[in-house]
Amino acid sequence: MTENDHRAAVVTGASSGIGRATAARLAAQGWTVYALARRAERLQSLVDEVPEGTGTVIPLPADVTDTADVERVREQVEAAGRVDTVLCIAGGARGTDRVADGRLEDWDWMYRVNVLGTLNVTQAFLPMLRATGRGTLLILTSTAALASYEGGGGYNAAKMGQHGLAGALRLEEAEHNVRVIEVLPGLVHTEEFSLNRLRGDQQAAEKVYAGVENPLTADDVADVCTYAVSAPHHVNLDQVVMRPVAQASQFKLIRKSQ
Ligand code: 8X3
Repeated sequence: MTENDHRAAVVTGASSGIGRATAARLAAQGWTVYALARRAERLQSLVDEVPEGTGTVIPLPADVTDTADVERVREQVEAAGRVDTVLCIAGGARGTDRVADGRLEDWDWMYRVNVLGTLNVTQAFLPMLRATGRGTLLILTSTAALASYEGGGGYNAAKMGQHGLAGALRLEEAEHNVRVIEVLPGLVHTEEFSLNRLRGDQQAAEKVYAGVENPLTADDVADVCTYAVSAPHHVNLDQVVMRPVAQASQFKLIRKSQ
């Protein structure tokens, strides 16, 4: 038994990528995980993967952008037992258009899922986190929150918005002993991130990672998130920027010739 064995967390975006890997990692370390995502069948496959004798994954299909849905889930979590930790991992990018050509519906979607989704989940669970006397809220943003790049305008705006929310929240919640952790990954090779961003174009999505030696994986980010929420409560990793070595900055990505 470790001191985290009894702990319980809500993880959003748990159907794929970093959210799924983090939910699985926490459960493997003995946590009770309330796994949120829209796709119920994918949540079920996550439940089926958790080895016996470890923690538990409880699937809660919900859309983080829908306030009523999030409230319904909060009631379910409260009825089942409390959580002291919430990880807002749901998010994503849509489109690589320049600002001049950006589609309003893409910008709207990115703002809703990254910023308003985080807001909904935060507002729903903060009273519970405060009530534990030692709550933890982790928000997954991106290095896109630190530097703009061409074709990234809508995603930069959304991630910078989410980054702004995390900063204000950390200041506001410290007196309630709720720590606010922001993890900002760079290039992470997941099944769906670039595919969604590039509107389902598999070839274009693969080119994003072509020749890059060891882009980060969802498991790499899950490891960091798991450590950050498991560290002794007075330790706040308030901003963790993580990139693959091959990506020394947003503007220096080493690709080996193929
Ligand atoms: C994704 C990282 O480099 O595509 O969050 O903006 S990047």
